[in-house]
Amino acid sequence: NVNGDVNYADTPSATILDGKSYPKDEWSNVNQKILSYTSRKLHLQKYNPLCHIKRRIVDFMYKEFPSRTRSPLFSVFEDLSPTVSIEQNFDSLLIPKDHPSRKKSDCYYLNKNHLLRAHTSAHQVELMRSGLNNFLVVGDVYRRDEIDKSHFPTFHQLEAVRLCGLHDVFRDENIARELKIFETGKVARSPEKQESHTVDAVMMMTNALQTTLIKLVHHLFGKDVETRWVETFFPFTHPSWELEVKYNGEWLEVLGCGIMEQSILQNAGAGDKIGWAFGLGLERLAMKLYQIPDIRLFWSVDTGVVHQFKVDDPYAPIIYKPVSQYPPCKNDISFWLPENSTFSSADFYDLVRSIGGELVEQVSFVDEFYHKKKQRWSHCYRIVYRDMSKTLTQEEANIIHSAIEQAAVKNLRVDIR
Ligand code: FA5
Ligand code: MG
Repeated sequence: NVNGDVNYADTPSATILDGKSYPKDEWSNVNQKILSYTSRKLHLQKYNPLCHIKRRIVDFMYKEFPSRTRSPLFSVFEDLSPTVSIEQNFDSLLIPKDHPSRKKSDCYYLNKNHLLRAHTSAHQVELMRSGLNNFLVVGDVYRRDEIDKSHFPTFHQLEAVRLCGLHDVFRDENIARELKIFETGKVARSPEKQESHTVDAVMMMTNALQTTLIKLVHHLFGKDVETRWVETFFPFTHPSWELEVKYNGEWLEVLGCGIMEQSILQNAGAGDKIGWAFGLGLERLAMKLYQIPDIRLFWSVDTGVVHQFKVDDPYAPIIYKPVSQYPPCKNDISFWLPENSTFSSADFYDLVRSIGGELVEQVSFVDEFYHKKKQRWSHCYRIVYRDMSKTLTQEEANIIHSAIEQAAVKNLRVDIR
C-alpha cells in the first residue's frame, strides 16, 4: 500500500477489514490482492485523475442544484466502508434472490452475509433512511469481471439520489396545485412508468434527470460530445436508461440511471416522495477526459504516470502522454478441467489477477473442447502481459506464467496439458 496504512488482514479463519472481523465460510472468495485495493482509495488521493474528475462532477452538482441555505443541496459521502451486507447490496434494492449479479462468480464475498460492494447503490437505502433527500456517494466497487483495457476488478462509481416532493417536481405554484405525483386509483405498470406514479410526475422527473446528465457530460467534455440514451432494466429503477458517449469512434457506456422504485422509498421512510438516481463509472469518464488508454493506469505508482496529474486545479486540461508503449508478451495456457466440478472462468481470471496483478493486460478465452475418451473438457486461454513503465522480458513473463500454472493446478485442480 502506497500510504503505508493497511486496513485489512487475511487469516485462515477470518478476514479483518476496517477493524471488523468476517468469519470465513463456503462463500468467502476475496483474496489478498483484492483486499489490498481497499486501502488505496484512489478517489481520495488528491492527484489521482479519478479525484480530479470527481471534483469536477461534485462541483457541477453543487452549481446545478443551488440551495436556499448556504450549504450545498447534495451531501457527499466518499469514505463509506466498501464492506456491505447482502441486504444493502441486493435485498434493499429489490434484486431477486436468484439474480445472476449475486453469484459467487460475480462478486467478492467476505462470507455468506457480507461482500465488497458491487455498486454504490448499496448505500441508497441507509442514507435515505437517515433523512437525506439529496446525496452523492463516491467509492471503490468490486466485481469479478472480464479482463481488458476498460475492465478492472476494482473500479469507482459516483452515485446520485434526488428525492422530490410535489413542489420539487412541479416548480410552478399554479401547476403544482393542479397536478399530483401519485395516482389515487389502481393503475397498471407500463414501459413508461410504475403503478403508483402519475404520467406528469414521471415526465418531469425524467426530464430533470436526463437534462442534468447531459449537462454534466457537456460540462466534462464540451458540447460537441456525441451521446445516446439506451433503454435498459435495473431491479431498483423503472423506467431505466444507460447513457453512452462516443469515444474513439465507439459507444462507451458511462452510467446507469432511472426513476427509483417506489417501494424502495417506502421501505426507507420516504414514501411521500418520488426519486431519481444515477450511478456512473468514474474510470470510463476519466479515460475519455484524459485520453487514458488503459484502466490499469489509474493504479500506477510510476512517477512518469503520476507526475502528469500532479496539479492542484481539477480543471487543468491534461492529455495523458503514454509513458511509451512497452512491448507485450503473450503466453497461452491450456488445461483439463477437473472432472465433475464447478470450474468457472471467473475463478481463473481472478487467480490470474491475484498472481499477475497489474502486469496482466488481458486474458482471453481461446477455445474449449471435449475429449470423449478422457471424458474431460479442456480450456485454452491467452494471457497478455505488459508492464506499463518498462519492457517486460519474456523470461520475466514466463516466471509469472508458471506461477499461474502452478496456482491453477493447486487451487482450481486443473491439469496443465
Ligand atoms: C450499476 O452499477 C447501477 N448501480 C447503476 C445505477 C445507479 C442505475 C442508480 C440506476 C440507478 P452498471 O453495472 O451498469 O450499473 O454500472 C454502472 C457503470 O459503472 C457503467 O455504466 C460503467 O460506466 C461502470 N462499470 C461497470 N462495470 C465496470 C468495470 N468492470 N470496470 C469499469 N467500469 C465499470
Ligand atoms: Mg451497465
